[in-house]
Formats: sequence, C-alpha cells, structure tokens
Amino acid sequence: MKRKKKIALIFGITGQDGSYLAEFLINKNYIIHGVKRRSSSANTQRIDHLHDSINFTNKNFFIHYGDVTDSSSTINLINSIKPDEIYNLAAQSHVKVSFDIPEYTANSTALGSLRILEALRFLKLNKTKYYQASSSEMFGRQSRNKSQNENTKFHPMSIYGVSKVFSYHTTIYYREAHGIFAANGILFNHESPRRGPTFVTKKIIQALVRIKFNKQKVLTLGNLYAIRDWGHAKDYVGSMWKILQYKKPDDWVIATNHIMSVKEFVTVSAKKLGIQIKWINKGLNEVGINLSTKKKIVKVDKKYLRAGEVDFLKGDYNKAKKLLKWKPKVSIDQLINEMIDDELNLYE
Ligand code: NAP
Ligand code: F7E
Repeated sequence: MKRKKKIALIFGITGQDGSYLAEFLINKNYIIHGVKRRSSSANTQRIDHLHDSINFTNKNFFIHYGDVTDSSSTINLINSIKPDEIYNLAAQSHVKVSFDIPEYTANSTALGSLRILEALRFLKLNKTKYYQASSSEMFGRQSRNKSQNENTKFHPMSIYGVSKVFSYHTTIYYREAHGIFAANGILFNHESPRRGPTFVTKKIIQALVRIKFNKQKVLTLGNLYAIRDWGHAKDYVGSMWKILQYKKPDDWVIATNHIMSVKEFVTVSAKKLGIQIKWINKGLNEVGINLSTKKKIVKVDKKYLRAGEVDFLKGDYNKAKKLLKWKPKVSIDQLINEMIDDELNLYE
C-alpha cells in the first residue's frame, strides 16, 4: 500500500529558514502549506521557484494568507489543514528592531507561539507535532569562556530574546501540561545568501562587494567585537526536521561551536575579495583602511550599537550530535565563500 504523504504547515515560509525548510521537505515528499503575510510589495521571492513558473504549478505546495498576530486566521488554517507537523518560524526576527518595536515583537515572537499551541489544544489535534524556532539570543549575557548548552541559564538582553524565552517555556508547558509533541530548537546564528540584508553578515558582504565595484564607499557598522557562532541555514533546517522525528519531544541546541567576531568576519570576507584591511584607532573612531587605495572603507556609528548587547555566543551541540546524529556540514569559510559568490553573481 502507498504511504500517505505527510503534511507540514510552515509559519514564516517566506523567510530565510522557511524557504530552505520548504525545499528540504519537498525532497522528503511532504505536502507543504505555508503562511505568508499580506504586504504591499512582493514578499515571496525566496519561495517563488518552488511553486510558480509559467509551465509549473507544484500540486504539493500551497500558500495561504495569515499572520501569527491574528488568532482567527491561525486557528482556521490549522483546523482546515490538520497538519502532521507545524514549524513555527514566524517572528519579528531582528534583534535591533525589537528595541524600536517592542510591543509588536512580543505580539508576534512571543504570543505567536501561544496562539498556535492553543489552537492545537483547542482543536484536540494531539497527533500534530510542533517545532518552535527558539534562539541563542535567549542566553543573552554570558561569560566569555564557556559554551552554552541546553542547561545554560537564560539572560536575554532584548525584547526579542525575552519573547523567545516566553515561547520556549510556552512550548514546554504545552508539552508537559497538555501532552502535545512540542519541541524547541535553540538555534545559534545561521546565515546564507538568502539572509535578510540588515543582518550583519549579509550587510558586510553586500557592502564589500559594492565597494570592490565602486558602487559604495564605506561600510558602517556597530559593535565590531561581538562574537557569534555562525552556521549555514541550509544545514540548520535539517535539524528542525530531525527534532520532530525524534522519539520524544525535547529541547536542542544547534550550533557549530566555531566562533568569529564581527571584525574578523569583515577582515576575512574582504581578503577573499582581494581587499587587505588595516584597522586603526579604537571605539567609535575605529576604522578599516583599504591598504592598496589608502581609503577608509569601514567605520563605526553609534546608531548601530544596541541598548543591550550580547557580546559572546558559542553553542555546545553535543546532545544533538549524539542523539539526533546531527552535525553542521558547512564551515564558516565555505559559508562566506557561498555568500560572496552569490553577491558577485549579481555583478557578472
Ligand atoms: P526571517 O528571514 O526574518 O523570517 C521570518 C519569517 O517570519 C518571514 O517569513 C516573515 O514574513 C515571517 N513573519 C514575521 N512576522 C510575522 C507575523 N506576524 N505573522 C506571520 N509571519 C510573520 O528569519 P529567519 O532567519 O528565517 O529565522 C526563522 C525563525 O528562526 C525566526 O523565528 C527567528 O526568530 C528564528 N531564529 C533565527 C536564527 C537565525 O540566525 N537566522 C537563529 C535562531 C532563531 P515576511 O517575509 O513577510 O517578513
Ligand atoms: O547581529 C553586531 C550586532 O543582527 C550580529 C537573528 O537571526 O541571530 C540573529 O540575531 C552581531 C550583533 O544578528 C552591526 O550588534 C555590528 O552583536 O546579524 P545580527 P543577531 O542580533 O545575533 C539570532 C540567533 C536570532 O535569533 C535572530 O533572529 O553583529 N553588529 N554591527 C551588527 N549587526 C547588525 N545587524 N548591523 C550592524 O551594522
């Protein structure tokens, strides 16, 4: 007998991770339903290739309007689709922006998870599995000499981080109190050519490529000394699926355990583009000079500094490695190469 195809519902399908996850699940033969927000201009560029071309309509791929700040659309979609798996990737995901729009961030990033889980409880869909996109930002302020794992105490430094802590505990509450298969993936920073342009890796690579082609003069950044554990989004979406296939719902750190500062990321990326940077001065006066042209190409502006900064993140993913058999495949070096190549393609 032919096995019935599994149905996945992805909130946040138009985002970086949503698009890679949709590709991953298509390859696993899932029927995919995705939720997109109404916007005044197109917001489906990352997924258009999956369902939409002149001669092609994917019969296993459906997009619906919805919003996790809207309970009625959330419950109606879940009720009509009755998915086997829900991936909640929807969020106001920019940490710096969460200082500017804290209430909306809490509404989408914190209460969004509550609305979905409450819908599952209310509809008695106790076979549907739920994945929560938790974040290393929940760890927030940490000491510099230790990696963070599933037992590390949270100390969030933004309303984004606080909202993710709410969703993390809400997920565990529905698991323990209502028996829902609800799991947290605590993912450290992950990037790709599809990364939004205001996140630091994409911003750096876009700017350096433009500088190389004389389309931009200077790259302006905030804290050059923040340290992150950067991986590839394509690698990380595989862990989301594995988390929901594990024999029981649990909480998992997903990371690479390799770290780099923002400043090193700039230096390494520039070098790959044939630009040698010499750093001079300190604090807000620190600048990066292009050694061959002697021109200032990197500077610091306090408008990119954060009221609450997370200085250091390094993930210990041993639990996922041992039990999920998950490990990152793409190194930071390969990630930077891929992001640079993608950007260079725009100019060639
Ligand atoms: P992203 O590119 O910003 O994507 C976020 C997605 O959520 C987009 O599809 C966005 O729609 C959607 N969204 C935002 N507000 C919504 C709302 N009110 N209702 C419905 N959808 C909404 O983020 P990402 O990098 O793919 O990350 C995916 C998830 O993982 C997020 O929850 C993020 O917080 C979390 N996370 C990310 C990282 C990382 O390093 N990337 C690490 C840990 C956790 P539009 O396209 O219309 O904006
Ligand atoms: O900043 C510093 C900034 O905005 C990284 C989200 O996906 O990962 C992401 O959050 C670091 C920070 O990512 C600029 O201060 C310096 O220390 O790329 P980012 P993030 O804040 O770490 C976590 C895990 C998530 O969950 C989030 O959803 O870089 N930085 N100068 C800068 N950052 C930005 N954006 N722009 C600058 O000019």
